[in-house]
Amino acid sequence: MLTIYSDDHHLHHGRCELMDGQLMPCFEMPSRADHVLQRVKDRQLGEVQAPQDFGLEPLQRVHSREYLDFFKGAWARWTEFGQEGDLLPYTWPARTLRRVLPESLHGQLGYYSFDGGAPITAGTWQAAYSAAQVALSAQQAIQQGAHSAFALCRPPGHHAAGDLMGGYCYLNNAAIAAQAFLDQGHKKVAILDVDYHHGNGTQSIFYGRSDVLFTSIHGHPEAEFPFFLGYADESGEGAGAGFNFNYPLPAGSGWETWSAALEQACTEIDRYGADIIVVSLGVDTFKDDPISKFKLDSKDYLAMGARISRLGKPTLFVMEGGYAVEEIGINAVNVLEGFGGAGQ
Ligand code: OKP
Ligand code: ZN
Repeated sequence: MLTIYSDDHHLHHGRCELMDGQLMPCFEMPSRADHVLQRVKDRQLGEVQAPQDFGLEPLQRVHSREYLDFFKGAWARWTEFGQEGDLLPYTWPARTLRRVLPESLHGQLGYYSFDGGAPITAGTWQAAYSAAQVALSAQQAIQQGAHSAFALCRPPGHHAAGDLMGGYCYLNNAAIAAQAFLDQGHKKVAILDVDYHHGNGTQSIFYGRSDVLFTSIHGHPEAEFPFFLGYADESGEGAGAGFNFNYPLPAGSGWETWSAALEQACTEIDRYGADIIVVSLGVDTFKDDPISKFKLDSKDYLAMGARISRLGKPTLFVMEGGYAVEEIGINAVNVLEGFGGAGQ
């Protein structure tokens, strides 16, 4: 399987995130992607290529121009205040407040974010931009006939909505790739989000549409980030009614429970008749993940990949979460090997 990877992810190295009520060193760190790349090489999964640059246009198909301009310019505005440390949002337009776009940097950052987990650093825009190009380059490989490809994206993307950053995510790599497939002639894309956290950004981007089926297996939002989306009764709206499937699971869920949800998601994907599958590949479902509460073993990721492969469709894997840094490479690449990626 072809892997697309850019070193630019090193440009994004946040110091702290607001996590469970405290400022903590960022769990989403550069060594994550380094470990995955190393494992891809050790297992000889296939060629590793740098991304091409498709510019801003495919990003604008998913994100608003105002949001992209804000994100791109935020660091320069922050340094005009003489600041050198990371920029974190601290206030949001919650209930009873007005959804107005203020002039101030902090007001605008609150408007364009939903949590304090996504710091902006000097290189965050460039890293996120390159991650989106990584996803688009892997998408292009499939468009040109590959059966599968791996977009080794960092930072992750599935929490980012059309005009919101949060949950370590800025640009929604999986959604940008899914939209590119549609723009290049495909009619039905299914997204399977296996990250431990609900992909609220991806869901919201496609919630009113039938050309993208969104399925997600994740920690129950009653108890787990992002709390305010990801419930089982969210089934889509308008033209998108019936094209959104959430499988929230309790803390402690292991492979037996998790794989039963995967069966249901696969049944829906089969029924939908997708041309293409995009997998939001988070491996924070691992038993030793420091911020998550599922209990998957490394070998379970082989079975996960094998099941996804039985869908029989061209499949784009997009890297999302996974914070057990020592094992992230083994677990992520196990999915790709289980899929049959070695030698494809
Ligand atoms: C990003 B991805 C957990 C606090 C979580 C943000 C988590 C973002 C996860 N108690 N803070 O989905 O892996
Ligand atoms: Zn996650």
